[in-house]
Amino acid sequence: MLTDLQKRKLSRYFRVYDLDRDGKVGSDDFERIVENLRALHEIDRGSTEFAELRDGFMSRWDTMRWWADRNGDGGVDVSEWLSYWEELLARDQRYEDEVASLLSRVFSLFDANGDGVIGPDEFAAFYGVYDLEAPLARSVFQQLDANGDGVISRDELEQIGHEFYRGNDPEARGNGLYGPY
Ligand SMILES: [Ca+2]
Ligand SMILES: [Ca+2]
Ligand SMILES: [Ca+2]
Repeated sequence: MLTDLQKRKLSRYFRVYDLDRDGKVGSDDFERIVENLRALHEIDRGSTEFAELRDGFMSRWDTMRWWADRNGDGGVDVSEWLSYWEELLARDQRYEDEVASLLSRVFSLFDANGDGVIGPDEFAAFYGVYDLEAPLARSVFQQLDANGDGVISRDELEQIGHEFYRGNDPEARGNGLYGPY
């Protein structure tokens, strides 16, 4: 069972992913994330890079739909989303694979200058891809940067990710990864 805290965090995550605010996570939301990423990195729509980016996200959506869209209406509503995560959190290997691959993708997509850490501007770019505003990104970044050195390392992000997805400590900084919940 998901705890109340986990439900609140994962419901926030749902609202972040439902970019077009139609109450379901669906292919349109994934398309919008791809488009925002394309614009951020100024990728040509006709390029191989774009095709690979889009394929990666759309296959992720296909997998999510396969696991999560219980009523087969082509979208994942909040209750389907919570069931999906509940199931994922209960399976150690699948959880590790899923969250590890998410976090490593975040790193490779947003460590724009390739210095191996996420800075505040890179974090704001990450938020921008979900149509979240820069001021929120700045305040969340400060909260997440546990050792206060102004950057988030791969290890820090990994810890933040586990606190966000699986953790149940109301005091954990990582709870706020996607903003207020
Ligand atoms: Ca949607
Ligand atoms: Ca559904
Ligand atoms: Ca960087």
